[in-house]
Amino acid sequence: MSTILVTGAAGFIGSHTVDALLAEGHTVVGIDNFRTGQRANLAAAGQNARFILHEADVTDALRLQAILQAARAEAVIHLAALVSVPESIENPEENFRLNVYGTQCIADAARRGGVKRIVFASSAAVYGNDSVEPIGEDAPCAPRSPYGAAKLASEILLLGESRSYGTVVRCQRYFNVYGPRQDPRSPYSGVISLFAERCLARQPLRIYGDGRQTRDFVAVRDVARANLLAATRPGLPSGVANICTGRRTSLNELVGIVGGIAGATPAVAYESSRPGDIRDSVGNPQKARDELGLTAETSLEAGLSYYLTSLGEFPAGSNAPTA
Ligand code: UD2
Repeated sequence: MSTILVTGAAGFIGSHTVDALLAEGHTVVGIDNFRTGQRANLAAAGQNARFILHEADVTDALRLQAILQAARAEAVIHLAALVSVPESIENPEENFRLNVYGTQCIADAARRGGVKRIVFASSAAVYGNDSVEPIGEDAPCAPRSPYGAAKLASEILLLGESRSYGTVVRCQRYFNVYGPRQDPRSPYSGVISLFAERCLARQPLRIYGDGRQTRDFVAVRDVARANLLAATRPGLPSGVANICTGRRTSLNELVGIVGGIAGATPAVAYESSRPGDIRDSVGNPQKARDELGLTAETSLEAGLSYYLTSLGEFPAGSNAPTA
């Protein structure tokens, strides 16, 4: 069993990743600055003697180095980030500080701490708008937002580190991740968490644009598994891989699926599309299948049903497909 350090441990994807690592018997050292992470997400992990949590910012280079030196971790899973495309447009400096400088700090501290492998939370936002679908990893990268540009810059920094020092670097290009613990309280939240919350409150769902934009929605439990495999699978080469399902869903279709599970027909308000928004984003999952042995097997219906019933207010069952 390994010791693995997870940044952004209290976040949506981070906390599921921590839970998956602990369940497999690993020791986990978590870091979070609680800018958006929630202590409640780590309620279960906090009961586990193999989990240690540090409140720290990834841009605090000296503190990070001290934590990495003490941890003697085999791998780092770097998830701490500003996670929103629109927020990166409103606050590009903070996007740069957290999503580029933070990555450099992690690379430096990991090298000094003798870490052999870094798993990085990259994004489908690196591709931009012009790729042929399903998007493969060799598609041109042309990000349309500071967020996508920062994720691509971080990939380049880390893969350069790999070439210089031999660290294995796995850049995981997540598509649209959803599931329990995704925080719906910010206007920057993921569309599924916002739809779920508004549907619960019997408020109209907002669609930016015509609703025909498509996304590849991947369940957070499959993403946590992808992180675990990337950090622990023996013999992995450095590189990038999509973390996605290969299935395409338009927002208009999503409204119907959410409504079906909730037993409601939500009203929809159409508004103008958001700057930086990508039109279609569906990935090819083959490389992660080949290299990680990963199949993102949770169907959208099953994953949404699980998520919505976890929110506790939908009548579990009536219209809900079973997982
Ligand atoms: C997601 C990720 C981002 C990045 C990117 C990769 C989130 C929050 N963001 O950005 O981190 O990985 O994927 O491509 O997961 N929308 C509505 N109504 C709403 C909210 C959103 O119509 O109430 C639209 C939005 O304009 C977009 C789509 O839904 O067309 C998805 O939006 P999102 O914010 O969930 O995620 P995205 O694809 O911008």
